[in-house]
Order: sequence, then C-alpha cells, then structure tokens
Amino acid sequence: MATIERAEVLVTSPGRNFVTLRITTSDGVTGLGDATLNGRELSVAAYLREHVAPILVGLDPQRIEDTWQYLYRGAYWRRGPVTMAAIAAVDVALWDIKGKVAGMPVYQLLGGQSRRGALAYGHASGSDLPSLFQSIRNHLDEGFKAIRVQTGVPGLGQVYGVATDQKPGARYDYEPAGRGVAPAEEAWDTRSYLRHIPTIFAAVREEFGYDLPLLHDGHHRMTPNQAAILGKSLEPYDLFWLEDCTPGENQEGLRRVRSQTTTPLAIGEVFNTVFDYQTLITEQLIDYVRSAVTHTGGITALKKLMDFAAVYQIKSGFHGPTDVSPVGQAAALHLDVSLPNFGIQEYMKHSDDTLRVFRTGYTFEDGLLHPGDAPGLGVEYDDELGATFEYSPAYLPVNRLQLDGSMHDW
Ligand code: CS2
Ligand code: MG
Repeated sequence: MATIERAEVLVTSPGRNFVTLRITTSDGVTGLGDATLNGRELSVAAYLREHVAPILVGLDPQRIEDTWQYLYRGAYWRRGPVTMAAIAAVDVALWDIKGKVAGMPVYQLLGGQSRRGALAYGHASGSDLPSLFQSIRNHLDEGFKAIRVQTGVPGLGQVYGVATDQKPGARYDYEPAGRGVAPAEEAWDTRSYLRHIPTIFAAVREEFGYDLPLLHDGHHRMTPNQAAILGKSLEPYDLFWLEDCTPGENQEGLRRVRSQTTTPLAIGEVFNTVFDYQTLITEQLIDYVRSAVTHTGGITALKKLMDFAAVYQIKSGFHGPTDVSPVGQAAALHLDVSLPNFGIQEYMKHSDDTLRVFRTGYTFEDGLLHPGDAPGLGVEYDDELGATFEYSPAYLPVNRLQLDGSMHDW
C-alpha cells in the first residue's frame, strides 16, 4: 500500500500571492491543493507546515473522507477560514492523487459529467456608463454569456470591484496594486449607492437588452432592510443574482430580504462550513451557494453542502476570483460539471505569469468552462518558476464611511 511520503507548502507570487500544498506518495504520485486565503496567506502556510504536514506522513492517500474527518474533528478547534482552507488543500490534493491513480479526471470520480461545461460569468465594470458599456462589450467579445456589473458611485472615489482601466482584460483585483504593509482605504456611502445602482441596470438593459444574464455583487455593504430596498428596485431588470447583499453571518437577517424581494440571492464566499448556511438553506433564503472549494474544506465538504442544498432547489455559483489559485479553480470546475444542481461559475482569467507557474488544462469555449480530461485535477506546478516570484504582503482595501470615517462592512 502506498503511503503519504511528503507534504510541502509552496508559496509563490506571480502577480499575486498563492499558497499550494503538494502531497507526494511513496509511489511517487503527486497531488496539488490550493490553500490561498487572500491577505492572510502565511497563516494557512504555517498551519499546514507546522500542524498538518507532519501528521499526514505515513497515512493512506486513498482515504480522503477519513483524512477529512481526522483533520476536522481531530483538531478540536473547529471551523474558521484558516483551518478550513488548510483542510481544503489536503482534500483537493488527495482527490488529485486519486484521479491520477485511477487514470481519470476528478469529475469522473464524482459521478461523471452532467453537462457539456460550466456556464461562466465575467466581471464587467466601469467608473461611468461609457466605460462600463465598453467593459461589457469586451467581455462579450471574449465569449462570456453572463456578466457581473459593478460601477463607480457619484461622489465616491475608487470603489472596490471597479477597474480604473477599460482595456480588454483590464482588472481591478489588486494585482499588484494592493501590495504594501497595510491595506488601502476606500470611502463609502450606502444611500448614494442604493440610488445609483438601479439607474445603471436600467441603462445596461436599454443598451444590451434582456437576454443577457446580469449579476451584481453588494460586497456585504447593506443592512437587511437596505438589501430589501435594493432587491426590490432591481426587480424590473431581471438579475441572475444579487450577491452578498448583507454580511450573511446573521442568517436570520435574510428573512427580511427574502420576504420583500424576488431578486435571486447568492451568498457565501466568506463562509467556511455547511453550518454557515444551515438557516439560509433550510428556509430557502438564498438561491445560490457562493462558496469556493478552497475556503469550504475542499471537494468533499462542498459536494455534501451542494447535495444538502439540492433538497431545497438551491444551486451552485462558486467563487472564482483570481485569489483562488488555478488549482482551486480546477477543483471547482470538476464539481461544476458533475453536480446536478449547478448554477453558474465565476471566472476571472489568471495573469499570464500565474498560468506559467500553474499549467492548467481547463478550457473556456462558447461561454462554458471545462476542467479537461487529464487524470486528476489537470494542473501542474512549475517549482523553478514559482520560486522566482517571492511573496510580499498584499491586502484588499478596507472600507470607511465617507461621512465620518467609521469602519464599514464590504
Ligand atoms: C469578489 C471577490 O469575486 C467576488 O465575488 O467578492 O473579488 C472578493 O472580494 C475577493 O475574492 C476577496 O478575496
Ligand atoms: Mg463577491
């Protein structure tokens, strides 16, 4: 029987920081798992190096479920983003190994394909309408069939999620603008935002028609009542979803939003376990689960969460920003094509440097992503190149109220 011989933590920064776990078996089979926690990367690297890697050595790499339970229950301290990202990395690396040993892509081990590919949405944004329209056109030219729309708000400066440059492929995602010892600060005003956003969706529908699925991310900035107001005012524009309308940790707060609006709701990119969703799912307060494989304990845990959600007709809409590494994105795609209750997959192409360090096999064609047919996850890591991109701290911005500088959710 092969055993786990080595578990190494690889930190690289090709444009942005990534933490990867590589498990090697005594037969020489390797598996990769993503452990990237944006802005807190080294905490997961230390958790894995100090507390997980040593105890993996000698275990049976085929026992994915048992290893998951061992790391979750055995730690005594449960849940939390650092722990669950570390468990996810081990879990995904073991699925990669199992696929390679079986000679099959991971999606085959999850039950095989349920669809040709995973409908992807891209991120269009603009500080004003002309630049937003241009960005939507660029995304349509790239083949996207569903588009997230974020805009600047009059009277506010830079708003997170809005690119300052509208060249094709332009991105806002702090690559590498967020590098530094402390986060940048942005100013916020919810009333201005609530007034402005419906006018933007009216203009986008007028310009692009009603066929195109449109999404919007509220980045946790509203109270339940404010979210209800926004959801209602967006109803005429037929959104695919309104994302993170409130900080979802107060799950009961979503009852207020749900009872007031039929705009579909998506929540969960900052959640880490099924327990964060319990009320949201059983009371059908959301339509889409936003988790990433990387931040929710891996393929094993997210598949169970989605099976639970399926009972309530709730679908997937997995988090796929560029701070989820190509390994995490590949893991999501294997789930996406196999799940019966798939909804949509977020997709931002990684930088060219990132895709040289992580060589991926997934494809994006005609608006659909596919994980490819290589055994395992289909991602290879270039150690030599990875080592040339040294880690440096980088942070998401923080959000303060324009009125008085109070710290605000985002
Ligand atoms: C965003 C992310 O993709 C999204 O929906 O909310 O850009 C998010 O802010 C980052 O992934 C946080 O690390
Ligand atoms: Mg989001």
